[in-house]
Amino acid sequence: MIPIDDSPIVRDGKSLILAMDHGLEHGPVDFEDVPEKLDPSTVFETATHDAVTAMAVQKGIAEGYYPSYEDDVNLLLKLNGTSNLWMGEPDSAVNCSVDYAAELGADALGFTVYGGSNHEIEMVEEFRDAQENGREYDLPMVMWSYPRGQGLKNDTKPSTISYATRLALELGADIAKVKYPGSPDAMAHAVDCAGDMKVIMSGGSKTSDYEFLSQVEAVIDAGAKGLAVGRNVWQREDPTRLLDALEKVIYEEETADAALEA
Ligand code: FBP
Repeated sequence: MIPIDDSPIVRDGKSLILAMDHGLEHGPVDFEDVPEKLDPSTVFETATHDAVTAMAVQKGIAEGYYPSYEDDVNLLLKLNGTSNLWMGEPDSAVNCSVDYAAELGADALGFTVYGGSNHEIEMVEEFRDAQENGREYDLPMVMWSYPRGQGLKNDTKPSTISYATRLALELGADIAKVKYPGSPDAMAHAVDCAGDMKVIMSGGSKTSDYEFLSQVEAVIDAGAKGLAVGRNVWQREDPTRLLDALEKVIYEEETADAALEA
């Protein structure tokens, strides 16, 4: 773990990472209700909001669109990814090198590890190469720590998520992005298992403003250091309104009620 509080992807010790790698991970289906968001520039525009500390994208999106936003948005380059077309045991192809991510202007790196998958051994070896190479550029490493695979029936149960944060700490991540383990207590335990490493929550599919903000409030109370969120922001008609509220809940530690009242 490197000290990352001075990194541009951290604001007051916390992060709000806007993720937009869904076109690869899920396919265009995530854009069906918001076809205008198929244009990545629209989501980069959203990422210029002060609450957003980085935007997470794959290499092709960074190459094509980041140059227009490099003054206003911090780039988190996701180094691996898998499409929903892949039907095998969970795995994620490394599609960008650390050297190339640095050349594209990355402020941080992202890497998925599916602990528990039959491909865990190779994924961890690939993570090692990326993590150690990233250190040469002082680039923080955010691990999408998503235990899943044929042996794991429930990938969000508390013991799985606390294993996910611990695994990320021990493998050298600087931030672990994990799914919500179902309760604030379980999140608090997952945070404890991570030692000094920051834990952030993964957004998930779109819910109501109040439901989502309440969950964010609960995980911040539980010691999480923010959020990496995609659909719950950019699938909304007015992402700015939600980001205004998230800014209050994450950085000012206001309640969801208070943030929505403003
Ligand atoms: P969401 O907030 O939309 O869930 O995005 C977070 C994220 O981790 C994305 O980076 C990624 O595309 C997606 O979720 C992967 O989720 P899953 O593997 O569970 O489908």
